Amino acid sequence: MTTTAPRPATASGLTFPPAFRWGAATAAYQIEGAADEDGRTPSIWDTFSRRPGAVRNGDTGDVAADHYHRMREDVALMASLGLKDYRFSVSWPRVQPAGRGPASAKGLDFYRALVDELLAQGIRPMLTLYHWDLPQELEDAGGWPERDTAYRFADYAELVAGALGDRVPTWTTLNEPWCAAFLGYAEGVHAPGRTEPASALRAAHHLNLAHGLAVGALRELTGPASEISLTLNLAAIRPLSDSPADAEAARRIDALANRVFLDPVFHGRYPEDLRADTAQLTDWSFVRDGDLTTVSRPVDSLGINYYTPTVVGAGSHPLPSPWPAAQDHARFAPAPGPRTAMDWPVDADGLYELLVRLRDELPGTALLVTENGAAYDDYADPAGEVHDPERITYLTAHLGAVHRALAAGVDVRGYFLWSLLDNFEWAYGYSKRFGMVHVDYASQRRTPKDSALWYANVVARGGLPRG
Ligand code: IFM
Repeated sequence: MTTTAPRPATASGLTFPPAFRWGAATAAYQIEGAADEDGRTPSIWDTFSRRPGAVRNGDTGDVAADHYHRMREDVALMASLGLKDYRFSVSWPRVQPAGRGPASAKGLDFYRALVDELLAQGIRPMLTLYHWDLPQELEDAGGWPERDTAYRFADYAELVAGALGDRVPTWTTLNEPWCAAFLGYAEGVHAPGRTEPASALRAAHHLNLAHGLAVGALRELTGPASEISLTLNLAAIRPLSDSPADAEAARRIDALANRVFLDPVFHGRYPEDLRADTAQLTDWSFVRDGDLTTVSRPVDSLGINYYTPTVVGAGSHPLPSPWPAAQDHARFAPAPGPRTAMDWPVDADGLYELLVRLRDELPGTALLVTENGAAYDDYADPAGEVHDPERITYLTAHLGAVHRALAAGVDVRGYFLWSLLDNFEWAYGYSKRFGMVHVDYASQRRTPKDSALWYANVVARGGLPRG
C-alpha cells in the first residue's frame, strides 16, 4: 500500500492509506425537518420554498427526513454501515434564532446530543457552520450582499464553537459559497431567489469575509488540535476546443467559479482578470482595507465537492445566469457520456483533474473530497430492497479517480459520500434521490440501498473490492 507509486487507472482492488477518512455527508435543511420546533426561526430556504414555482412540487424542508426526531436511529444506521466520519451542518436559525443575539439552548442541545452520539459510536464528527440556511431576518436586512451579515456569521460561529469546540475535531466554515452567492443572488434558482449579478459579487466577498472572521473565532475557541476547513464546489473546467476563443471563455468562468474563492482565501487577493471582467457591474469597493488579510487566515484543509465537469466555450447563454458579466462570453455544453438523474454527465476524470490542479496550485494544502455522489431514480422493490447499480458504478469510478490522484502525489485525506440519506434536493425538492440510504417519506422508513452495503464493504476494507 502506498500513496506515491503510480498505479494503473483501474477502479478495482485498490487500497487507500490507513488514515484515509471514509464518511458520508448531509446538510441541516435537507434532512432535519422540525422547521418550527424548539424556537427555530425561518431561514431563507423556508421562505424561498414557499414561493410558487421555486421548488419542484412545492416541496419544503418542513419535515424532510425527520432527522431532528430520528437522530439516534440515523447515527445507529451509520454505525451499522461502519462509517468512520460524518459531515453534517448546523442550522443557524435553530441555534441562533433570527441570526443575532443569544444562542438557543435547545438548538445547541440537539447538536451536542448528535456529536456525543457520534463519538459514542466511534464516528468522527465534521461540522459545517453554513450550508445555505441564512436566517430570514438577516436576508430581510440585506442578506449576504450586506457586509454586516459577515459579522453576524462570526458571532454565530463563536456561539457554536463555544458550545462544541471541545468535542468536534473538524470544522468547516462554509459549504459551497459559490452556490450561496451566484445561484442565490445572480441566477435566483436558490434562496433567496434574487437576480442581481452585482449583488452576487458583493455576496461572494462577504461570504469570503465571513469565512475569514469565523476562522479567527474557531482558532480561539476550538483548541490547537482542531482542523479548520472550507468546502468549495470548484468547477473542473474543460474548454470546448483548443481554440483561443474557447480558452478565453474558460478563463472567465474559472475566475467566477474558482479563483473568486481560491485567490482571496489562499493568496489574499482577488484576481485582476475577475475585477476587469466585472468592471461594468462593480468597482469592488466593497473590499475594504484589511479584508483580504482576514479572508486569507490559514486553514488546515480544503474540502472539494465534485459531481460533474464544466465544459465551456466561446458564445453566449441566456439570462438570468449565475455568471455575472459573462453571458456574452461563454456558453456551456454537456460533457459526453452517461447521465445521472440530475442529467449530469458521469465523468470521474474531472475529479482527478481538479485534485491534480490543486496539488500544483496549492502545494502543502491537505484536501478532502467532502461531497461526491449521484442521484438516480431509486425505488424499493416488492421485496423492500433498493438496487442501485448505477450509483455503485459512479462511486467506483470516482474513488478510482481519487486513488489515481493519491498515486500522483495529491494529499487527499478523505472521501465523504453525498449523501447518507435521500433528502430535500433544493430546487428539485424530493424528486431527486442522492442517498445511499433510501427514505420513504410517507413512513420515514430508512432502507440501505445496495450502494450502502457496497460502501460499507469499501470502508471496512479501506478500498475498492476486486471485481
Ligand atoms: O444536495 C447538494 C448539496 O447540498 C450541496 N452539494 C451538491 C449536492 C447535490 O446537488
